[in-house]
Amino acid sequence: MNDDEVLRLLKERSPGFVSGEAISRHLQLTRTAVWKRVKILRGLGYVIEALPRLGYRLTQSPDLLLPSEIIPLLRTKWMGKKIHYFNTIDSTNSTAYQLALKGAKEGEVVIAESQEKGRGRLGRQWVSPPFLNLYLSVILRPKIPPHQATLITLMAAVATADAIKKYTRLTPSIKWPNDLLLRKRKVAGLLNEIHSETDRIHFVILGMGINLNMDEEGFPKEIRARATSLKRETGRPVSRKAFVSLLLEELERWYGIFLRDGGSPLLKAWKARAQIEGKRVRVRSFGEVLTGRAVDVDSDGALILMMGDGKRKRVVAGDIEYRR
Ligand code: BTX
Repeated sequence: MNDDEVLRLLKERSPGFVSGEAISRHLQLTRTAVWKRVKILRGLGYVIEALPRLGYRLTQSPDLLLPSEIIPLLRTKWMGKKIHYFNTIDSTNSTAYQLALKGAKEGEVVIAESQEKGRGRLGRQWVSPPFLNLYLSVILRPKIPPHQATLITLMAAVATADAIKKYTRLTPSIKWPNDLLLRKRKVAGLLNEIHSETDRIHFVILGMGINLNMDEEGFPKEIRARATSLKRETGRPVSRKAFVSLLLEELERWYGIFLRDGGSPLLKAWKARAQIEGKRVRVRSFGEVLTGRAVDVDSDGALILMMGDGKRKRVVAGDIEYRR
């Protein structure tokens, strides 16, 4: 964290110099310790000039997701004000879960530059190479019963869709329950995990993987045709720190709407972005394969199917495929 504090001081003074003595006084570090931290920051890609009588000056920053890069851009009231940053991690969701068990507060965020065991749903993997995309988990503590937890997934999907739209002007479509697609290719996936009792949620971990700057060759061959990134769709690189701050703003906004007005405005927004009604789908759910027409998403976020025999079926979890 001290590297980040040194960086914060350099940024505050940039483009001016800040003396080594001032930094060491401020952070209660020896001058040698300050120098070591400057070397670490240079290793991360920061260009820092050092002149004998003037001290240090930051002249260029890489696109890293350090808290001191994101927090000055954040316009949220509470979401993301505390960021736990990791260069590499097994999974941001697993770490966020552990932090939440130890009492981390609502709105705390775990971000990593890469994940070694990025997780999808049902034991699947999420491809998470370094410095290209976004892997983050947000801790929420909504006062809702567990059966409404799916609404939090829908909320995250709407917020992510809106952040993508605001940043790129492209309109992603939401695929029930948790994928975001551009030109029918997956650009983002959400993995929510809850810790609850029968009638009370202790916390929700909102895990979000969003492909920002990954090139086509970056995806393993098996998923190349089904995956994409914002850079691939727009032809322009994405500033990851700008995107993450926009995403956190959208999350705070939609979560606020959900807490204040309940699920109905959220469901309306979700349906407008998913346009699932009337589509013929095949759903894999708890080992069963169901085919039918999607007629609605109910107030708990479950998918309502009209089956071939005219009966309605309610699906709470699963994977869908659109059929012609
Ligand atoms: P999912 O199970 O719906 O999707 C996983 C499937 O998507 C994989 O089996 C593969 O086919 C494909 N896939 C894997 N990686 C990518 C990728 N980078 N882009 C597009 N398609 C891919 C979706 O699960 C939920 C993913 C959540 C990931 C976040 S990252 C931060 C947080 N921490 C963590 O461990 N998981 C979440």
